Amino acid sequence: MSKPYGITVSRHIMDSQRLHPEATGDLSGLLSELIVAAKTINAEVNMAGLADVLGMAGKTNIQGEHVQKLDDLANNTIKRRMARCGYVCVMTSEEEADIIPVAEGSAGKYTLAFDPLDGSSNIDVNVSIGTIFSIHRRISANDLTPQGDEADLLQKGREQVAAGYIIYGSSTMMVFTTGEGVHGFTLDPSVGEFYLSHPDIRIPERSRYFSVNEGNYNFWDNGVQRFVDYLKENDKETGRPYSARYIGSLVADFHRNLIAGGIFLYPRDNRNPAKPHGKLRLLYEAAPLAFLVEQAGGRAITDEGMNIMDIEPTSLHQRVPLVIGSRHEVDLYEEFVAGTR
Ligand code: AHM
Ligand code: MG
Repeated sequence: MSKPYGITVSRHIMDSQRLHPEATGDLSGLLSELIVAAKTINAEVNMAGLADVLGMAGKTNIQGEHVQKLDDLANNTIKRRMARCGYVCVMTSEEEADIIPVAEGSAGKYTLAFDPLDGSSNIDVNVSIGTIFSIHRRISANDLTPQGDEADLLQKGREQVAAGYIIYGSSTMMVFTTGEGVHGFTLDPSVGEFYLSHPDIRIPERSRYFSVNEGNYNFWDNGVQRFVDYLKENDKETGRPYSARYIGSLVADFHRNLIAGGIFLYPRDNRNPAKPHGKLRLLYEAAPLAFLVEQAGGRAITDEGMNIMDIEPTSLHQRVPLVIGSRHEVDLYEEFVAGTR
C-alpha cells in the first residue's frame, strides 16, 4: 500500500539539509543520484531469476545476448551514473582494480567508495545481498587536477561525511548516516519510493546473537577462539549460550545485528600468511559499517582492538579484520583478546 503522507528519503535529505544553511546541496544531490542507482540495481536483482542474469559473466542468454553477471551490472550502474553526476571527483569499487575517474568536466567535491553487490556467493541462491557506500570530501586541490586521485580515497573512516547500504532482502531498504544518527528507509515497490520506516536506529546495547564463519575456527588466534567458546557456554545469568546467526552476506548479517542486536566477527586466520588481514575490505565494507554502527551506539574494532574509524588506509582494496556490533559484546571481545579474561 502506498503511503501518501510518509516521509520519502528525498524529503528527509532535504529537511536535514535545511538545518545546515551553509550546505550547498551537493551531498543531497549525490545521495539522490545514488538512490536512483540503487533502485535500478534493485529492479535487476528482483528480475535476476527471470532475466537470466544469474551466473557467470560471459554467458549468453536465450536471445544470444551477452549476459553480465549481476555484480558487474550493479558496478556499471553505479559507476556510469555517478561518473556524470557532477558531485563526485573519483571513485573506487570492489569490482575494479584501479581508481575510477569521473567524466571530463564533471568532477565534484566528494569521493565515493562502493561495494556494488556484496555477498556475491549468495546471489545465485536468493539470499539477501547489498550495496555498501562510503563518501568523503575531496582533499586534493581542484585547481591543480580536474579529477580526484587515490589520496582522496585513502582517507580514514573518521573523515567520512556519509555512509550506508541498500539491502535487497525480503524488502529493499536503504540505511544511511550523514553523522546525525542512522535512518532506515523501506522501498515501496508500488510507488518506487523509499519511505522513512526506521528513524534514528539504535543498536541494542546488549545482545543474544553472534555472527561468524565458525568453519574457520581452527585458524583463529587463541583470544578469538576463547571468546566464541565463551559465548557458547551455558550460563543463564549472563544470557549464555548466545545464538548463532550467519548469513554470509555482510550487509545482511550487519543489518540483522543493527536491528536485533548482535556481534559480527571476521577475524584474521593463520591459513594464508600472505593475507594476514581477514577477508573484508576497509574502504567500502568495514569503514562505512563502522560509521553506521558508531552512529547507532555500537562499536567497530579490528580483531586486535583498534578502532576501525582510525585506520589510515594505505591501498584501495586493503583488508581488515572486523569485529562490529552491540557495545557490550564488542567490549567483552576486547577483554578476551587483551587477555584480561
Ligand atoms: P564478496 O565481497 O566477494 O561478496 O565477499 C564478502 C562477503 C561478505 O558479504 C561476507 O561477510 C563474507 O564475504 C563471507 O565470507 P565467508 O564465506 O568466508 O564466510
Ligand atoms: Mg563485498
